[in-house]
Amino acid sequence: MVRFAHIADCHLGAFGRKPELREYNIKAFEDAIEKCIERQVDFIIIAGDLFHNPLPDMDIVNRTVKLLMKVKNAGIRTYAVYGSHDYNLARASLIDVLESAELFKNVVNYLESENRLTTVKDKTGVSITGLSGRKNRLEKGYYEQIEFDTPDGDSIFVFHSPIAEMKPVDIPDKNVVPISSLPDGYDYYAGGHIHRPLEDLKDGKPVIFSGTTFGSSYTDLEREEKRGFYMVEDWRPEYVPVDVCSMVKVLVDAEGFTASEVEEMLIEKAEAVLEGDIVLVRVQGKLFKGSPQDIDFASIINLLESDGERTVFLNKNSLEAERVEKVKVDEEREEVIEKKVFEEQGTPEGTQGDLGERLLRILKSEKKEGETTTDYENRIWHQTRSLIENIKEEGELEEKPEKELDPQKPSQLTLESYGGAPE
Ligand SMILES: [Mn+2]
Repeated sequence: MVRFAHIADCHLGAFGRKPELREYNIKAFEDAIEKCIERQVDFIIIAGDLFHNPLPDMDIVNRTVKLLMKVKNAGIRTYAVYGSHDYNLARASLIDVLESAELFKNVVNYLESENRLTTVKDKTGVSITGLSGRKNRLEKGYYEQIEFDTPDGDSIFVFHSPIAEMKPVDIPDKNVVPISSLPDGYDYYAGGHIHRPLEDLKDGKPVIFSGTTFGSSYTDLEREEKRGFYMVEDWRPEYVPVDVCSMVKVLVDAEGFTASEVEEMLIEKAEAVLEGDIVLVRVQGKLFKGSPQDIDFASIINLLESDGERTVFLNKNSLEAERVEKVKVDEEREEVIEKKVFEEQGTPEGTQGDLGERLLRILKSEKKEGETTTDYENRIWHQTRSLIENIKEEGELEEKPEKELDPQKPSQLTLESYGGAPE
């Protein structure tokens, strides 16, 4: 009888700016792995996004390596595919390093000359074949191109892509893969990418997204979904929850209230929170009077964090200020709408007409395939800065004192200390 674990989307190293959450995140992975060792699984499958980025912090790497070593010493094999987060086209990612250290085996083996995937055979006789997730979901093309072999005997297909028929409504339709694109004939389809546990069937065989062991964003935490992984015994999947902390939600709907009323409501709700390791505060809606800046969020967070044990996460992205008037635009093209908004809102004194538009174009550019977060941040910073500097040279923008650096943003510090982006 074969027993294995299917884990995905651990995103180790996520929540870099919230140390407590970063700790819960890695703790959840450690818990999941300990459970696998206890249950004496034959092997563990990691269906992508083990790390939050291709080069995570060394303390995270160290803890992961220790744990994978423990797994290996317990005689358990680990198989992995890349996720969209731990993949790096340009350079080796940590996944490659861990594979070189024989801590796990990458099961993505594309034989270009034959346009097919080769299979890894586990000691138990189970064949494991995988396809990685990539940035911008380029893997969709693979499913259309590759000629998949029909597997021999017991087999698992590992993937990291959203499946059309299973995808929750809040995940964009773009680039989803239909369930029919998954290769035929496998006994278990181990999916990653969607951070919620989901189950479906393909020709009577389980297609499973294990969900995330903890989550990598506020949205993940806020969604009241389960966190954990799957244990599969005799080809029957069973969900194993992982709970490393308790969460409490505070929701304030600001619609129709003034800023000071919302502040009072928040204080009242904050005072009523008596437990929870993590408190998720969400304030949403349009204020009747005032703007979000009128609300003293810092004091409310202090109030909630006053017992020292709790982590507070505040989301006020959908809290809107009282609007004086709306800009009306009929055009549908994004650029036209943006141009109109800039025209109607006017430009700050001393700046040239299209500065806003030009800045927006830079800030809107997306991360490129294979680009690291640091490189991406550096590129955007560099381009923004050179645009502003060029305008300064043209004498169209007043000289302003250098803005103080935000120590939370390492990319800025890097630029300052090394005098320019690495590009
Ligand atoms: Mn993920």
